[in-house]
Amino acid sequence: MAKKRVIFSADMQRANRIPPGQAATEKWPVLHYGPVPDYSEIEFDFRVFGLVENPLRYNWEELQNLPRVEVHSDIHCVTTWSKLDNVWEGISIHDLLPHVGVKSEARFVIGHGEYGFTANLPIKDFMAEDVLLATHHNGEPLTPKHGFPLRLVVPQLYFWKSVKWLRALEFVSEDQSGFWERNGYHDHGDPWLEERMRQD
Ligand SMILES: Nc1nc2c(c(=O)[nH]1)N[C@H]1C(S)=C(S)[C@@H](COP(=O)(O)O)O[C@H]1N2
Ligand SMILES: [Mo]
Repeated sequence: MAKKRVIFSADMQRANRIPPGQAATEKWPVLHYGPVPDYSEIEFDFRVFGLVENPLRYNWEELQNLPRVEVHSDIHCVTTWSKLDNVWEGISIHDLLPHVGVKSEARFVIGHGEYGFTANLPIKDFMAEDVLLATHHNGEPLTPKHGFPLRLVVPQLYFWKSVKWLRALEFVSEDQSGFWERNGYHDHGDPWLEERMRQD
């Protein structure tokens, strides 16, 4: 098997790893809206669509054929807990996107979770080196409540952008607020700028 590429999130180089208004926890709280999907009953696939040259649909086996990466990063939840030194494993978006061919008009990415959950990201944040489609956390497969079988992880933004039970990525030209963004959270969500709540 090919060697796993190891990536350290840029935020791990900071002298102070805890953003303003946050406190470190060892625990890993569970936070989401709605039920935890049961993938013994739901057929999993993963799609990429919108402003791309080659829309694609992968089943689980096809997704496993992509190269694997390991990403070391910190979690910052807007509810003020931070969990440092996580090791995620999965597929780098930079190994996925060459198969997709993102069109130049694409300026935002919408992550689609099970049951219609969405989170929006500017393409610049989505293209960060440490963004991945995670299947494992600290050496174990994701548990159902933390997003099994696949979750988006965007280490440099608040954790609500890290869509659990990820089913699709959509590339769009205009920004569209996601689920939590429509419910009062900031459109962008940079923890170092405390972009917690909506600007307006
Ligand atoms: N599909 C889905 N993903 C989601 C959410 C959700 O409601 N549905 N909530 C987000 C929020 S607000 C947070 S803080 C994190 C929590 O992830 P955790 O339960 O693994 O800690 O998941 C994010 N991803
Ligand atoms: Mo959250």
